[in-house]
Amino acid sequence: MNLTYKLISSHLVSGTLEPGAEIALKIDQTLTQDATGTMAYLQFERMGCDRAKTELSVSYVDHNTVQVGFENADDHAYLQSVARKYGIVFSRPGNGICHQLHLERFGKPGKTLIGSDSHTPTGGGLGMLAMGAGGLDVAVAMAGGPYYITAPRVVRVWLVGALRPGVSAKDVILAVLARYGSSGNVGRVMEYAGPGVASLDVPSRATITNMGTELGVTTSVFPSDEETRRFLKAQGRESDWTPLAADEDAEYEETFELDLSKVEPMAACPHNPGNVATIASLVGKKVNQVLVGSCTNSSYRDLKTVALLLKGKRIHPDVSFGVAPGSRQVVLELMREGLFQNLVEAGARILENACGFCIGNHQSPGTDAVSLRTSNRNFEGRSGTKSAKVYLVSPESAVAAALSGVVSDPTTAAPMAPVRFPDRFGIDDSMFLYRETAGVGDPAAEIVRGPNIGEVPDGAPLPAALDAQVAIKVGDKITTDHIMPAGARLKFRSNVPVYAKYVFEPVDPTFHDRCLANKAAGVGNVIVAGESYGQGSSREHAALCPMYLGVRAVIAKSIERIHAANLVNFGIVPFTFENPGDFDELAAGDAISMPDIASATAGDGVAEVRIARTGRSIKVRATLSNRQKAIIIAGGLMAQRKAATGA
Ligand code: MIC
Ligand code: SF4
Repeated sequence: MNLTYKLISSHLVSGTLEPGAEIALKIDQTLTQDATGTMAYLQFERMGCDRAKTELSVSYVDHNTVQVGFENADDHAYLQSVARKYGIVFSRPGNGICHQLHLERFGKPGKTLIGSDSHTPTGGGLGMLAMGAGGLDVAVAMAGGPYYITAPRVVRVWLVGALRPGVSAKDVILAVLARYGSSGNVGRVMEYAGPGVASLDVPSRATITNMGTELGVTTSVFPSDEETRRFLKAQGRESDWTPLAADEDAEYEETFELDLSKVEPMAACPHNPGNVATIASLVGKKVNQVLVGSCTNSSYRDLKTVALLLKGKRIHPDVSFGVAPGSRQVVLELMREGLFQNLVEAGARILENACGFCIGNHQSPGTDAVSLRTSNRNFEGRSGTKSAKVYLVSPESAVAAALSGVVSDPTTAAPMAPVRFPDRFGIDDSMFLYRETAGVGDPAAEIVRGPNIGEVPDGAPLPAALDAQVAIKVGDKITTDHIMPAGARLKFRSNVPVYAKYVFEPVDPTFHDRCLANKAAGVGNVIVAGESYGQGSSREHAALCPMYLGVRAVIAKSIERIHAANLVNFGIVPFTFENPGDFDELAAGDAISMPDIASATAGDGVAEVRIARTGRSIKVRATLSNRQKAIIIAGGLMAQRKAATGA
């Protein structure tokens, strides 16, 4: 068996382990972050459990930490009180980024983890089966329920050789993205193996599994070996180690061999992580902003590399250079070694240990600016500046550009031997609250609800027939950042009626009003899209808010995994065109009818769409398990639970 199937088998609750079949997995650990967490916990509260039923659940605050207005602080207080009551560990704002912290302090080889954040596969760097999920799926797992996925096809990435100085893990995942692209990988897992694995430390492996998300795969996983043990030992957690690897004769869908010694410094160019080029082809391009941080590249290994490369140097006067460390541990360790100073002396803007710039919360670049970032997404406008050109690079390439003011090759600029982490990190868990009551909770604790804490909207059962309007028609690779923008709008996450005003804001700001007018007139709303609809974030608001606006179906050429699951959870039918060419049959504003939408959804999934403008009919298909059919017919998972339990 390959490693992925070993991890799945040891957690299989139901289903047959055959690629393409729906399977249910027992979930050992969950994580949430604040932007998705508030809604996940509101849903969890509705489920009526007295405590979290997992081995470990952690609630992190790392996304909304800029706090302009009262909303974010209200959310933090709500999250803290929920954690206390229900036996969930609470990571205070300022402690760091969820994925970095979870890797350092809680991840365990062989365990399953789901998180309400698409970069949860970071834990794959430790040999976990770690997956991103919608908040409602995380709430279900906290309530003791299983997590459903499609049994994956497993690709083996066979690593040989070792990286050259100046080349690092970010370049490796960019090389994998160059080969596989950012779409067309739904239902796959990337499993890393081969003699080259031993040369990568755990934080480097985690960079690779983290950004593996941008491939659109279910997750990525590394074996757990002596290097994994060394990392856990340095974290004072050697007893959490267990060795894990694929069998010698394991089977895979295919093998991609990558010689690490041949990997070149790479960059993802605007505006997609799959748009990869070599740094060599970009050398000399003027750079306005350089930012180091995000859950991809903010570890001790990354920041120490940056600090050493900056020693005694000054940032180029035309470059704004910021550093957002991944955790307090990283900061404290660099301070202890006298290296944090290098950053400040060089002229870095020291940013909070949080997501910050990565989600467009701040540090938006200037008009038409070129921004080099060590993060994992460069979708148009995500930085907060639509005309900015964001390139995703390694920390080494970031420093080379910050010093010279232009894209520069880090292998010639200042190659450096790889940084090793210490035998023992300084450990200070004081910003994790309620560890002693984890899994038990404090039933008497009061939940704090400021005015920003809204309600979970109810869904309505799917009508037998649907009269609808094509409320919007979009093209390929529409991301959840297009559907439900983050950045300045993030603070409304716990208030659906307000947040829903911004659905499709970057594409068509009139969408909200049109949908509500249709809804009031008893007309449904349908979204028509091209390939890879719903790329990127796990944010369930990209389904929840459209549900609130009366969207009943998406018809796309293809839909990405987490988003498709979120659509089901909120009662929106995820259809694909039977014939992709029929995309051209539909136009924005078309009046359509779907006379058999409910019976088709409950049956073989093939539904008819009649188009009033042309008088033509097309066929669309929803590929759903029986479980998913029942959820959609009921109007979503919460509506289904309500019908069953009355709550
Ligand atoms: C992201 O990187 O897009 C986010 C913000 O972390 C999201 C979660 C969210 O939208 O809150 C993700 O990756 O799932
Ligand atoms: Fe935070 Fe950015 Fe990572 Fe998302 S990708 S979890 S916003 S650091």
